[in-house]
Amino acid sequence: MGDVLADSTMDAVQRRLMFEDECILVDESDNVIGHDSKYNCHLMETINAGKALHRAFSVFLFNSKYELLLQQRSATKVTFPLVWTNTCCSHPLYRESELMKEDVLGVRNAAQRKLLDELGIPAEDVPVDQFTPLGRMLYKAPSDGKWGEHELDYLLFIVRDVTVKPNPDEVADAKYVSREDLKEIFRKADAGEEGVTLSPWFRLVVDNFLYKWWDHVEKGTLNEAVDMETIHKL
Ligand code: DMA
Ligand code: MN
Repeated sequence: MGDVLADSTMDAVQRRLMFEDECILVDESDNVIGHDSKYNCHLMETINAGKALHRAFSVFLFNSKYELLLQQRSATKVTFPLVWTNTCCSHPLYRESELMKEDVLGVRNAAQRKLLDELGIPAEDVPVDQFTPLGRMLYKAPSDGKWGEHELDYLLFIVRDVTVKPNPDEVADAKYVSREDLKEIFRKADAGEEGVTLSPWFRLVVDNFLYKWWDHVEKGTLNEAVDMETIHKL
């Protein structure tokens, strides 16, 4: 009964995606083992039953000043509304173009699709061969009582000057930050300042990888940081 009520108040755009998007289920070694709706994959009930682990991606887009584009998720997102996070996150879908494993092509295609959908970045501004997949991490994070994440997340970097036109269904705000700006945002979030909440997966990337990879972005040596063999369990 409670669930029916919660679903009926769900934003219409987000509800459509919850049932239309078919996520790729994987094991902890990133082998495809099946598929399920975005809805089922993000229920804590499914996560707790060990049946929700799915493939995801997180894009980190830098401009030519080496500033990182952040987004604040819209208030209508079902999971993690209004939190600040990296440029764009979503799921490669269970379809041929996004299942391609070679050269991480499926995930690259999904990233290009969602950069347009969430941030209005034209595909020609983010050619698929310009993404650098740096690594993969496995994590679990509750959102609220009903919803959460359990993902095998591909971390993709791209350095490009792009046109940005946020889609209000997805994104409440977006801004470029320097490292100093980001450190200040984390300081405010840790101090519990109102309106400054960060996504759990962004925190994991910042705590474990981001600043050293940012050095590589600035030095043009990103390829040296690539490790697509390890799956980091965080
Ligand atoms: C899911 O992102 C992926 C990660 C890495 C958290 P999301 O909730 O923004 O997915 P979508 O944009 O498809 O709703
Ligand atoms: Mn997910």
